[in-house]
Amino acid sequence: MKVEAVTLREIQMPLVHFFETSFSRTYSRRILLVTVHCEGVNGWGECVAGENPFYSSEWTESAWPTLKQFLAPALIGHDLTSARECVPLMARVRGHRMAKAALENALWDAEAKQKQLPLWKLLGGAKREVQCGVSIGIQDSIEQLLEKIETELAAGYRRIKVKVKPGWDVNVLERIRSRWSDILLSSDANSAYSLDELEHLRKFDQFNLLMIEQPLWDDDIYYHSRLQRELRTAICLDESIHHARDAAAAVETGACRIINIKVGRVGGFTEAKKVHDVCQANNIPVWCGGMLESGIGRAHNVALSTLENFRLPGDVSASKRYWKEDVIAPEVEVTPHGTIIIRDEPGTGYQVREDLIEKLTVRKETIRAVAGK
Ligand code: OSB
Ligand code: MG
Repeated sequence: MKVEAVTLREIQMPLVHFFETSFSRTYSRRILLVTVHCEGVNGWGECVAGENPFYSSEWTESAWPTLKQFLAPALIGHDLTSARECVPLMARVRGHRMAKAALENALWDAEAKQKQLPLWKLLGGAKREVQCGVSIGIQDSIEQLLEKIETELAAGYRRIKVKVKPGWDVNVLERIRSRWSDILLSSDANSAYSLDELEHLRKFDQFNLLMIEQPLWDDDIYYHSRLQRELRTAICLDESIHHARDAAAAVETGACRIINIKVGRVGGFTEAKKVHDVCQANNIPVWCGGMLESGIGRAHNVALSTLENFRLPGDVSASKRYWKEDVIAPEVEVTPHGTIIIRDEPGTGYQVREDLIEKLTVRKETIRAVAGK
């Protein structure tokens, strides 16, 4: 599998409904897609970096030049027997995990197609059906949020996660629980609190939540372990976990009881599998997080979710919750009982709609080997 060239493109896709977290509100996505060209096989990957550096330090505009000037040139011209061999080739670049993941995952897609294997099998997956939950952003009113929850429960989703922040938390959870006393419910703070708010955070314990995700600083593990000792509710780490070593440190210090794996946040499928394995060995359940992906990243999340220790419903939901029209065919669909059935075709099992992608593209650049290299 010789890497001959890499195409970067930015597509712009408006969301069906805005998505608001404790750090920002998004109406439209600027998504960087990566295509690897390997001897007649094209692999596709999605960079999950946001439009701003508010979730993590990476964003669309930091990923593009990093891929163009460092990551793609590190791979072009190499003949790989498997996608994971790209990891040491890109290791010189520190951080930029979402940029790396886009490229690595595109290679996994190419490898699966070349070997005529479904991606989920190549990744070592075991499940043929994965459980889905939804992540519901902060709304303009609590009534609007309750309406959304009602819609998603009717659609069959197995877990409702609501975004919280100071001023939109205990009051909101109270209203949800008084209407639905026994649904699987969790909350995600995206680092909106500090340890000084311990007494306030204790109030979350009354709602029988499956978890509170990332209550404290995005780069912290230690203080989460202090907080976890004080709460009955399980803490789930998202932003803080960048690789398997972070996961091991979180487990060792007791900083969380659950981990959210986002393949972009940890730098690609190879590291995502390692995080999964560390958690499995320590009896920490994981679930697959989402980053408002287009169908390309979404299909990768579906494949990753087939690994055995993805024991809780993920933020992997139907394409139509995000997009009027997704860039894959078929779109990701969810059964009335809140699951996605795994497809068995080679690669992701979802066809990339290149014609539609072309229409959505606002910039595009192909990087090839420089003469003499
Ligand atoms: O923290 O999980 C998060 C979206 C953007 C940035 C961070 C997060 C999210 C979500 C959305 O919760 C999950 C989804 O794709 O539905
Ligand atoms: Mg989160």
